[in-house]
Amino acid sequence: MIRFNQAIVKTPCPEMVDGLTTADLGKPGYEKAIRQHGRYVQVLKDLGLEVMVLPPDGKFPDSTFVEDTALLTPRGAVITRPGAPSRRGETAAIRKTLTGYFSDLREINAPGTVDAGDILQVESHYYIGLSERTSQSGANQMIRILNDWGYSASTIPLKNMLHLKSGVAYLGNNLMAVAGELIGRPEFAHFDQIKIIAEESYAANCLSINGSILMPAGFPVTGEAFRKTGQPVIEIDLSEFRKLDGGLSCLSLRF
Ligand code: CIR
Repeated sequence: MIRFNQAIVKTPCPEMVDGLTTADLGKPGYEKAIRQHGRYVQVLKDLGLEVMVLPPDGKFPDSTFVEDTALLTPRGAVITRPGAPSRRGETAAIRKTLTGYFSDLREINAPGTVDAGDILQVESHYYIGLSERTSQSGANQMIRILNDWGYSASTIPLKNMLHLKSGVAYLGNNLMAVAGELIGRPEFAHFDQIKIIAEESYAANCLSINGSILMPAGFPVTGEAFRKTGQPVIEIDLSEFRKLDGGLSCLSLRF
């Protein structure tokens, strides 16, 4: 079982409506986003996590997507250097918060860039997507740090996806959910796989937490496949975050 005790989230700011996006789904509604975020936090609490809720920061429209700003491991944390220039300053607040939790706190340095949405942990191995946000130099720095801590890591070049975890999630027990360009990739051939149909690819960004699968609401085929794993499935409406290319995992840092 994939276990977590704590999570860090950040309340969306009203400026989120001007966040980065490639999705053609219109502008998010702020009040609705706040309600959806509140439910997300409640679900984490119901699963037994202690949730630290950071205040909104209007200087950074995308700052509710905290996952991109740090990689948390049992042996230490790495502050990233986000690939989008408008997001780079988001790390300051996260660094301050993580100092209280991690004694070994490292960082990615220029010119390297890493969005931690590109990093998928599977037990003691870390897959790092090379994307428009995560550069080879950033990935190399991350791999050195992870190796230092005794973890293995490897890169996966992406063609179209924003982040690696836009298209893959590890559900424990050698089981992966995969979508889009990640279906059929040799790097994941040794895993059992739930292949997400194209119409529901947004649901590939899901999380297994303390024995339950959290997934976005509105993807019935995927929901059915997840229920067959025997894990309880919890659906959360994240429509307003989807309008900003944000998935379920992006909204929290878990450890
Ligand atoms: C961005 O483009 O950076 C945000 N609008 C969405 C980030 C989503 N984060 C993630 O997939 N880890």
